[in-house]
Amino acid sequence: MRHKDINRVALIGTGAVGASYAFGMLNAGLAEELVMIDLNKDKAEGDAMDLSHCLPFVSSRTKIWAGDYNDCKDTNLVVITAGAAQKPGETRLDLVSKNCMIFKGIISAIMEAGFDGIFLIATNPVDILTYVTWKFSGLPKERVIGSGTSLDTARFRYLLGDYFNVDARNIHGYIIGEHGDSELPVWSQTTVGTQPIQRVLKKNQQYSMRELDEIFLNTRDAAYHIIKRKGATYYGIGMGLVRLTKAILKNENSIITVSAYLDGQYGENDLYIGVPAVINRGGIREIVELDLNDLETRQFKNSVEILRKSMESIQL
Ligand code: 6V0
Repeated sequence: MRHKDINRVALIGTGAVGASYAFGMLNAGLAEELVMIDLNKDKAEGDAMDLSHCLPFVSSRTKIWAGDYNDCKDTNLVVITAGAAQKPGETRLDLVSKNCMIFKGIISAIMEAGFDGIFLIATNPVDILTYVTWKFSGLPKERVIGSGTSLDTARFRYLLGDYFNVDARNIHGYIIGEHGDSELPVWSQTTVGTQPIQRVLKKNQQYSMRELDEIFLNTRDAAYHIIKRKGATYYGIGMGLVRLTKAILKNENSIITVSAYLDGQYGENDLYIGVPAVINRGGIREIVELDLNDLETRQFKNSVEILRKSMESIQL
């Protein structure tokens, strides 16, 4: 019989993103058990074998195996990275109907197994598929989380850290909205250490808003730049999912920009979209409502509208 304190994570989809996540999980030693599930059982089995051979090199033990949906019954967290990926020239929203159909099957199989934990979704378009997961699963909204703009925020912080020559962990700023072309930077709340970015610009002539705008464009379009060069992006999101897993399993109450269900926050309802939220063992504890300026409010509303429009085409 399983001990109730044993953390089991099930990973659905052991493609490039899933395998990167699994590798990061072994290194982080966050879960005692990691189940790998994929339509392509050979791939899941091969990955489980290969990853198990890392164990003598890492500091804590993770039991890892290729399983099936029955293993989701006693699972604390199900991470979904299964589905079709963006092809060169394709937007994330282009993937809607393909991945909705895939999700219908996956979520019902997981729920039939008796799953009662937290879902963490990364498959694109992530905001829409997180909503779909919430609808299909019937779980409370707090326990269905999308990776949202967590990766975009990490890219933003990395690029700003590089620009100001400061550790990215000391850059505080968020990318919010759709994980996609309509996302936006919240410049009005971005700080280097505790210094508002506008003040940093005023004090240092070598920095300019024009260059910061460029940094945002490189953040927003990073996936296109990477896909053009190597066909897919996976290490960044893999590590982002490990970070989210840690916030959940370690009950950290960390603020991360995830795709969260809006229930009146930011004046919106019945929609999953990227916003900062406090994440802990219960999932999303609360959404952080930022004081957006007029431009940011308009940009956020535009992102909401784009997501709503794209959701009109899906059958729930
Ligand atoms: P991939 O390498 O093609 O892997 C997808 C995996 O899903 C494959 O192993 C498939 O066999 C498996 N799969 C397909 N259908 C099913 C099913 N019905 N049941 C179980 N497994 C299935 O794609 P990759 O790993 O590169 O990308 C996966 C998803 O992550 C895509 O939707 C990407 O767009 C998305 N990403 C999300 C990011 C984010 O920030 N949220 C970032 C990068 C990629």
